[in-house]
Amino acid sequence: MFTKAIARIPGSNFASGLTSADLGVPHFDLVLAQHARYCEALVECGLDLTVLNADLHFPDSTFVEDTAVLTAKGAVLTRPGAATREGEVDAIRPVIRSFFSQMYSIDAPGTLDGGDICEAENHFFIGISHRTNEEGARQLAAHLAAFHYTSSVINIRSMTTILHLKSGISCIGDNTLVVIEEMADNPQFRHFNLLRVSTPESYAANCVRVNDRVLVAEGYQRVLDELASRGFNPLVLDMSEFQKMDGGLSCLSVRF
Ligand code: CIR
Repeated sequence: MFTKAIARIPGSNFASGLTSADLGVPHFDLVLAQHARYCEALVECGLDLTVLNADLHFPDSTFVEDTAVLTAKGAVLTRPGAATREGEVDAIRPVIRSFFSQMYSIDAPGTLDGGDICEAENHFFIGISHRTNEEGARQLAAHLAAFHYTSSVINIRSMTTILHLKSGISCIGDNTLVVIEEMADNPQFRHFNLLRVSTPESYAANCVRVNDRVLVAEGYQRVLDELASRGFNPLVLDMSEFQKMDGGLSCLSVRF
């Protein structure tokens, strides 16, 4: 059960953030509307939501998930792998500190984006990506071990279609992983029930279990049907403008 979440309002310079997508320029009015609906959904799921003001120093700062890994036992502040995002951590530190007495951080030369960290039933998969390096993964594994969690590494650097590990895999509880075909045969997932996402629907693999709901992106009917048929309770959200900036559902908040 989560009780709280943190999100940050997108800034007017949102469209100048990093992206590799070729989906056009986000419409700022729609960005704000989709973000407001996302925040509303978290509240509907029962979370006490802290909404931070837009931070124009960092156009990608609405993707708060990349700045911290939050667990039931403590927090780890990250050190994002993109130079333009590194300062986002200083901006969020006092907010995380206000909720967590146990707080570690990732230090240079380690880099780590929260989007590369997937918690699955008390185990953490740590993605090695173009944002998260081996040293960042090593430091996080040590911090998680101090919290008595296990972890293991998954290297996604050769997977050109995903930015972060969680762009391709989500744990939605009940021992179930939603996972893109390209990753589904990883032996580390053999003890989980897999909901395999076909390539045309791969964006929908980034979904988020929040208490009794599963947030899922709008427009991916097969994933939606599959979730419902397995007894999950999906809550659909339009993410079109965030997708244009390589963002998924999970990255717009940290939940704890
Ligand atoms: C970036 O490239 O860093 C942002 N435009 C998108 C970050 C998305 N974060 C995530 O999936 N956790």
